[in-house]
Amino acid sequence: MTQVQETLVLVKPDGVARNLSGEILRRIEAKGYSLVDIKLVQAERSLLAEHYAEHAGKPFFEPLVEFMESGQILALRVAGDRVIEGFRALAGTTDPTTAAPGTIRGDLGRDWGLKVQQNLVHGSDSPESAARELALWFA
Ligand code: DAT
Ligand code: MG
Repeated sequence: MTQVQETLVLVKPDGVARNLSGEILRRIEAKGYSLVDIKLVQAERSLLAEHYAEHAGKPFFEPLVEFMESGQILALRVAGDRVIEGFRALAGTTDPTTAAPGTIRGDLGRDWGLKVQQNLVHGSDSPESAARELALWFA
């Protein structure tokens, strides 16, 4: 049974500023996933608040939105069979200090002692999230 999916990947402002966009794209392409659309965005606060609505009210919400507003983001529409879970596996777990070596966050990220973790990438976490987030970023 086919499970071709699309997911939203964001190279966050730390990834773009550290010139790691190419390295991150390389890993997505090397895994075998396809780029469907790609754009550099300076995101509005309203888009970011909507994107991260599930985290509204948490202590890291405001620092998270400020971080995501702090520079350009590379937004990607990525396709492939089971790409939603596959990209989450490539990205690694949320905390870059303990994310497994071999993952984007584990290899390229670290803790910078800030109120929000800067962990290089976002990936949709379910088919419902992917549909919602792709509509927001690639309207
Ligand atoms: P993920 O990006 O792995 O899906 P998430 O959706 O739970 O993680 O959180 C969104 C982002 O917020 C995450 O990439 C980094 C930051 N974050 C999450 N939990 C945090 C925490 N406890 N302290 C600091 N930053 C956090
Ligand atoms: Mg998330």
